[in-house]
Amino acid sequence: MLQQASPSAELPASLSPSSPGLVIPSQMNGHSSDPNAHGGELREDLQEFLGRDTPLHLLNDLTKVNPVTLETVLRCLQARYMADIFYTNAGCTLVALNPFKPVPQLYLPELMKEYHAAPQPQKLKPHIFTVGEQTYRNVKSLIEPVNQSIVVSGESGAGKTWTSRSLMKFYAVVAASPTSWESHKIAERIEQRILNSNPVMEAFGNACTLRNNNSSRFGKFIQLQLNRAQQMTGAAVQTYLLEKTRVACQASNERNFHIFYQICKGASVEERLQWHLPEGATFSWLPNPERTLEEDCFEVTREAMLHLGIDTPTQNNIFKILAGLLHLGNVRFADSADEAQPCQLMDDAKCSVRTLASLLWLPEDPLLETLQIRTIRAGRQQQVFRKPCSQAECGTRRDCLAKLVYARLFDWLVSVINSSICAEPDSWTTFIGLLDVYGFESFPDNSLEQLCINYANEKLQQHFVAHYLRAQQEEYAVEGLEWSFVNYQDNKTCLDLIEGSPISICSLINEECRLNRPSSAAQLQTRIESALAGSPCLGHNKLSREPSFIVVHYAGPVRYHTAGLVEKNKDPIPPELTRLLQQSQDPLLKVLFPTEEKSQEEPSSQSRTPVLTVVSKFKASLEQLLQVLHGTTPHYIRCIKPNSQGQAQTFLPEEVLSQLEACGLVETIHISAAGFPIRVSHQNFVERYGLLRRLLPRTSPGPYSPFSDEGHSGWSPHAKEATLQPLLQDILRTLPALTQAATPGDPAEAMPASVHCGRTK
Ligand code: AOV
Ligand code: MG
Repeated sequence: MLQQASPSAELPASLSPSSPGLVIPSQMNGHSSDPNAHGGELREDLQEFLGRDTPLHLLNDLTKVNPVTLETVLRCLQARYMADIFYTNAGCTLVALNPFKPVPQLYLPELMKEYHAAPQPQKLKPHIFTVGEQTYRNVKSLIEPVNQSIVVSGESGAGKTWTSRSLMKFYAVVAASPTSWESHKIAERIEQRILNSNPVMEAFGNACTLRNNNSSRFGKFIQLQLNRAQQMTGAAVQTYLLEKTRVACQASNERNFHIFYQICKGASVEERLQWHLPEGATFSWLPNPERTLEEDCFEVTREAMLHLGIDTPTQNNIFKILAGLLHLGNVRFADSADEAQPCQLMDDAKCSVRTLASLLWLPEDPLLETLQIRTIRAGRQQQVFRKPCSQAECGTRRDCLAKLVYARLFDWLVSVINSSICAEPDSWTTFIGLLDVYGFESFPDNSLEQLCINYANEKLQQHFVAHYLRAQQEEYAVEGLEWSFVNYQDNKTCLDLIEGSPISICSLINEECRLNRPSSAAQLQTRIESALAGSPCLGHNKLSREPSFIVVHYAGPVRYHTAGLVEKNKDPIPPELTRLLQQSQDPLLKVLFPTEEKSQEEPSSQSRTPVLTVVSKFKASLEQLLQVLHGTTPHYIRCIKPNSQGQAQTFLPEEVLSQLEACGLVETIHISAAGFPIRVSHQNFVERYGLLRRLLPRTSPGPYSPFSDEGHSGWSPHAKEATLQPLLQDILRTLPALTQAATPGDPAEAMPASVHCGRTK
């Protein structure tokens, strides 16, 4: 039976979830494993959205919904979701609804091969494999191969990581190396290794949050490297800002990174002894250990690490250090009555320090002293003074030590993974990039981490807006095509508020770091609110009890608390901590903290170079990412979360509606429906199809004839013999799609309506 969504007061009557559920004729049930699960007729009033003939859920492309409004699009997606059809084309993008239940038949290798082998994959049911295959074909479709990227977006828990993982599996099948036995074995190894990077990176970089049990706490861009024969020869991973604060601080009802639970639950008896993790031990940095998730599988992580070339002794070394961090979390200090005296350890923490010292192979006394005492250099001679830390400062230094070790370990893992999967520079020519960053999030308590995450999402939305909604329409205008402009929501104002110059939230937080003056959370709030009062994206902050400010993001308003923001942005690492870790005899810590390293955390006394803040570094890395994306042909997959509880068969219209609104889906559909889905530059079109001019009956080319070589110097009518054969093959392969594209097609199919050969690109 179909499940009803919860009632919503805000929705129009036609959308009210309390109205009778959509009933889907059984024979039309898309991918459903049980074709007889739903029976009956489509409701009368809904049919009006479409005309009489096409049942809503059979509309594979939202551009065919008529009229295109938020309501009709929502209804169509709802009908499809309830019929277990999770993918829908939306012009140039694909909408992916999270099924929140296993749908293994959707990801079978046989299905991947079917999409790969199809002459026109876009004629099959909408699927991420269609996007995957079109992207793959695009790499070689033009004269010069063009790098491609697939940007997977959506809010936290919408299914981005799942989608990009499935796409990697798809390429591991369709872009595998040839089947000769020897090379096949090698190919299998590289593809398997690339896939194995996922469980490892997720174990160390994902965690259970209020929004998603397997939430990515870092951004990831993976380049799948292809050789001239379009076989995957390797991959390279670039990560973005790991949320390292989670190691030492977890919000209530959230968890630490999965790997900590995996070692505690999955270690053998001997390992428990070695790592000092007795059964039933409690660790303050391991909240909610009783909750078991499917992500807690230690064996899967270990196995994947082995495939990546991380041998068992090295693995044990890693896990020993992680166990040490858990013991570090139990180190607590009592308040000291005398400021001149260091805070003493709480009684039960003495044992933790001893264990920690042995697990990290550090000298115990210097370890304790580093946590308790700060060294300050002052005066002309840079004399060293020792100052006992307060109880709170001791705690901060402890947390900092954990973050420092974990972040270095994570970066090291990424570099090991890269060296294991990256192809030799001369063995690949193009790449397909998959972008899976943390999704937009809003918690009861949001801080610098959420600001960075949501900032990244704003940047991606801007990339989408610039690429599809603005550039395309502007190009039509330049080309003199008849076009009525479709308005869209531009998020530039919000980005100006966050990162703009001369004054923005980032610049104000950075300024506080630079001035290094004592300022309270309330003062920061006042500064932000007064300096940026003119921005329409700065929300009204009336009901706040704690100092905070509100940013109205494209995906909704988020309240950020200002307490601790400046300190997090500075992310100071006391140089004594690095020096301490350089004393370790542990083989892995020696690699992570080499003694010869003049740590950047320890600027020389003369140096006045400001240490880069977290937001500055993040901004720079985002800009780099966008530059890479600009050099590719992007493809978009919009993941949508049908309900925030993660329940199967539950489609909450009001929650989906806000996601559709936020990502500008209706505008995208309008532009895609009215516009030209295929864009080929004039030069490429002439180079690729110019030959047809000789084959086709003579017609005089009009001023906009794509075959006109006027103004294009690269086109030679006397194509060399050697290039004719592949060109002909290319034409024969593509011609049916193009001819069909030029004629009005079956409305239920996602075929392009026309081809636009730009003369300006
Ligand atoms: P996210 O990457 O978008 O969130 P995930 O990809 O982790 O979200 O998806 C959340 C959960 O939804 C997964 O753990 C699965 O249980 C389920 N899920 C998603 N897609 C599918 C699918 N196609 N089939 C079955 N289950 C699915 V975040 O990382 O929080 O932004 O930072
Ligand atoms: Mg994710």
